[in-house]
Amino acid sequence: MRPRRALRLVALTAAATTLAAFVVLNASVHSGVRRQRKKVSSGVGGARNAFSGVDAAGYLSGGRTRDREHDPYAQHAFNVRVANSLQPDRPIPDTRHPRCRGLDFDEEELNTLSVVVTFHNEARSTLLRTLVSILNRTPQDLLEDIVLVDDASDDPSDGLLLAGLPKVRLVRNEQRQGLARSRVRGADSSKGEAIFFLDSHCEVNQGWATPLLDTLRQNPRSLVCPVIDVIDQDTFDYRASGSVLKGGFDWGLHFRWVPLTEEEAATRTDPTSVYRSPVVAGGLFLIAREWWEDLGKYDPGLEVWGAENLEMSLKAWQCGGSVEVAPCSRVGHVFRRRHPYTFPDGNANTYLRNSRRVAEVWLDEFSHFFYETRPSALQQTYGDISGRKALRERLGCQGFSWYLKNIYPDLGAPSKHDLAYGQLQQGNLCLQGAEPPKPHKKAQKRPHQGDKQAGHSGGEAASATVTVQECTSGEGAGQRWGLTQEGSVTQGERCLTVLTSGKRVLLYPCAAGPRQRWQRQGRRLQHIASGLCLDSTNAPDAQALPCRDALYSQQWDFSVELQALPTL
Ligand code: UD2
Ligand code: MN
Repeated sequence: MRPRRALRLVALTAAATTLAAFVVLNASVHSGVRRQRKKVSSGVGGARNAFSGVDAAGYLSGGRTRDREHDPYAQHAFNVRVANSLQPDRPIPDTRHPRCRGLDFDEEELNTLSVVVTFHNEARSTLLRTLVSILNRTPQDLLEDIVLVDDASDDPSDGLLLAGLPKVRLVRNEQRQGLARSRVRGADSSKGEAIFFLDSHCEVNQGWATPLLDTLRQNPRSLVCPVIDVIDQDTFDYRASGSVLKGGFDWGLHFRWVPLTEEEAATRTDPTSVYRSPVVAGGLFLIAREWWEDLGKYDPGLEVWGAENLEMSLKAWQCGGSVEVAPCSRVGHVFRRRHPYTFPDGNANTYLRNSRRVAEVWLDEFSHFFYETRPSALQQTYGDISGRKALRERLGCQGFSWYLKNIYPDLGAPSKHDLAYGQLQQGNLCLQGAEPPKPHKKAQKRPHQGDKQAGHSGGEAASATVTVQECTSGEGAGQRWGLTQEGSVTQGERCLTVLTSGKRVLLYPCAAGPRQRWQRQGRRLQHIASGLCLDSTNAPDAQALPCRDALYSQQWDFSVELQALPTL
């Protein structure tokens, strides 16, 4: 399968000789003696200790010394002082499930691997540790190359000095390209049959590569993710990530970790078995070169950071592939609270632009929900997407409704029960539900005697006031409403309620009683039991008042009408 192996070793040995300045190599690994083993135990992970000790001092001392003089978080948004104090080849706990260590993989059957690491102004210590962990914990026969893409970092020698490491090839963007185009460039100059993308502040763990490659062998159209462990941004402790989670997102297209559905969890009895995920977290996944190319790589219109993970994942699922997590593969990543680098066009604009491109190409009519959640996206320019649309056409991909129904039903598209959804608007005024009182607080005094008649039980009944306020950008839940087929106006678990004792409109936990039933009369919302209409005359109070034709204060519009959408 891989006749190039002998040649690779020659190249490797040559490259290694250029390193002497700052890396002491363990000669036994790089002496050109080919490993004889055919079977790779995942517990050994190939050539461990490629570096018996790394004299990183020269490289590290050349970095930006400001790091050590001022706030250790200023440059990288993690504690670089601690990062710099740790060895490039430090040991980390083996966080796999114990049963993973017993698995055997037939190396001859697996693809060769390229690792693509892009970076922009990464700390030298974390960058070096990322590369050393790959070199030390990847079977050398499988590792074809590591392509390091320097995305226009201020100091070119951050990358240059690493170009002498075994198997490492450096590519530098003189102009900042952002992570998506940088990864494309890195993948283009790599040679392996499969490509693994990796952030520049990671540590791969024991036996990380073979479970990924083996999953790919079984399903060549899969995007295969490791479990991402946590490297603490303050202490750099390496911790196992806890529960079994998959990658998801909300209607704002923000990534989030989500638990498996009950059904998924119930069918998963073996902790070593691969499970499906709606999306990749982003930075860390394996893909077959052929499938990467078929899928059109990343959208070249994506800038700096954000949404490329959704683009890749929706495309993979909708166009005949999948996204899976191989839990026996573990890779640590430094999660941080803010971006440490600049965005030439501003962080918010860039992220919104990228997200809008994804919504426009992949979400079909469901893009309404995205715009509803992030209304400012409507003002955001997003460039030409005709190439991406043509790609989707060419690949004959499924619609987003198929994806929702089959891959990510737990996203909870509101169309299942709702007739309308979003902000309930009257010009630039919106109906606003207050937060319910916190459950641990003493139950608040109820406003009216007749409250119990609203039909709900429990002293914690989370009643809340409803007012009319200026419409916000829509990110908060307080202005998000749904109109159900049964005539409830819902906000999460609570419903718009009118009590017999007053004209005030309130939010109570939904209980399907008559005081929570509404019907539409043109643009009016009529409360069925009282015959009154939702009215803003006494704003900010929201009230139910006698219905009158053409009264502006009784005209309401939901921002998304759902009847036109396909039902799931
Ligand atoms: C997560 C992903 C990241 C990416 C991002 C969404 C994980 C662990 N991380 O954010 O890979 O999918 O979501 O876009 O899943 N970089 C460049 N050029 C730039 C900006 C960044 O090369 O202009 C590099 C950066 O140095 C890093 C990588 O891209 O190696 C990802 O950036 P990040 O670490 O800031 O992203 P992160 O982990 O917050
Ligand atoms: Mn990162």
